[in-house]
Amino acid sequence: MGLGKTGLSVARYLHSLDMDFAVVDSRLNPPGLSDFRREFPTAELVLGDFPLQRLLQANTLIVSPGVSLETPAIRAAADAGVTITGDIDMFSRAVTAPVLAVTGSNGKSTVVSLLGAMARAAGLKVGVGGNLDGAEASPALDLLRAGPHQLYVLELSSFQLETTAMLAAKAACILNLSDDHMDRYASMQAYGAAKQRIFLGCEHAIVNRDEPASVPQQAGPVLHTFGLDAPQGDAWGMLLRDGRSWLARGNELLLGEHEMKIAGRHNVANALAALAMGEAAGLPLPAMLEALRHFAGLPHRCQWVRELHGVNYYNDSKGTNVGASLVAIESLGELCSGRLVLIAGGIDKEADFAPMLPALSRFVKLAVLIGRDAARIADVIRHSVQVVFAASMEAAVQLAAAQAQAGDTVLLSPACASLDMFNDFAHRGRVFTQLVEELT
Ligand code: UMA
Ligand code: ADP
Repeated sequence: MGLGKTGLSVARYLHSLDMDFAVVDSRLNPPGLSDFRREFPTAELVLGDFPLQRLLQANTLIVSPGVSLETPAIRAAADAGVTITGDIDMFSRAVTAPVLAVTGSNGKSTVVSLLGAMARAAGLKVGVGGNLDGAEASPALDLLRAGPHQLYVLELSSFQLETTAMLAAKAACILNLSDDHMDRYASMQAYGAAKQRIFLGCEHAIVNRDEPASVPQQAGPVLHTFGLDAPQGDAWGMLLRDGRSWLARGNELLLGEHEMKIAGRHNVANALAALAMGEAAGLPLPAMLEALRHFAGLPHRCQWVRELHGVNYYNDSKGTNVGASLVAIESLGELCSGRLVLIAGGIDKEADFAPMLPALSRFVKLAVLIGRDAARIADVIRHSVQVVFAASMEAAVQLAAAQAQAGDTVLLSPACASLDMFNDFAHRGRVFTQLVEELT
């Protein structure tokens, strides 16, 4: 069910096993359509609806992550005894090499990419993908077909975990939990419960000491912790020495924060999580630290674009929820000598914007709001910060540039999904970057 990236990868996988399948997508023109027609000209394809009668004839429904299990036709099929599963479940049943699995509301892609770099530095043939987006990322089943790999590093969303029965990862981690996808979940508990499924059958659980929701709720895995405080025993954390902060394991200093190219406390947490995960998979510490020293971060995550007339421009288009944008505002607000002009807005996923208010009033002089839910966001934040609306990204960049003075920073960190105006967050980031590069 679904003919996006996941649906296409599932079709290819089933075909490689010589299994019969049909594909259904509620959209008339799903993104995988032309590739699918070319690769599987004779396969059954139903578009524009999820016809219950057809679903009831299936033995198993392999549901793409963008499709809610609460969809009435899926519920009816499940009630009638049809097995419901997803691509990660199929992956976990077939994989033989160890799997490192990372979920959380924010930092997943950074940690997963860093772990990939660490494994490569250790000389392993590693497959990196899952929910991870970008040129070098693949859906999990594509990774499996491209194998064999010695290690898999998977970024997993709560949607993918909902359909995963027993991941049995070598090591698993919930990095953090903050408000996201409330348009798909009834409560934060339901969202957190989906994320908890990452620990099912895992050997090592990596726990964030600053995040109670990261602790596995079932006994079984060996626990290892990381956090931004001083580490006890052989835990991972931070130590202050001679006025500088260091990443540390117990009392052992590993690397100065200043030696990392990725900035901000959230990235220290991400680095510590990656080290703890890597160690659980047996990666040697020197190779991991070498990779960490060189890791420059991913595009669209607090990425510096240019300086013009003393104003710095940053692209944090991947700030797609309140927690991520809060971190971006706080870390760039601390760095900047002036104030921030924030460009935000899009599809708000029914999030609560109240947690942003203190940071907005402390660091932001103007919020330029774009997109479908701009008015709803303005209602919540306008008592803490001055707000203007812009009808397009172009208008937003022009407005922001006109209001920013030397020393200020213009930050695109929307706290929202992009699909009302763009193909995805990367498209939104590219449009912003190009407009900023054209400013004179
Ligand atoms: N859709 C329909 N009808 C369908 C099928 C899908 O309307 O029949 C809609 C969905 O509601 C959704 C969109 O199409 O808005 C895409 O859904 P999909 O399941 O086809 O998505 P894929 O192209 O398979 O991409 C998915 C992940 N996307 C989602 O979960 C929404 C990608 O993560 C992931 O890279 C890819 O599988 C490979 O594993 C992206 C993402 O935005 C980065 N993830 C969310 C996030 O990180 O917050 C969860
Ligand atoms: P994800 O894959 O979970 O969306 P990314 O690594 O792509 O995470 O980072 C997305 C955004 O989230 C970043 O631009 C940054 O603003 C914020 N972020 C990154 N790491 C963390 C973290 N550990 N805690 C909170 N926010 C974070």
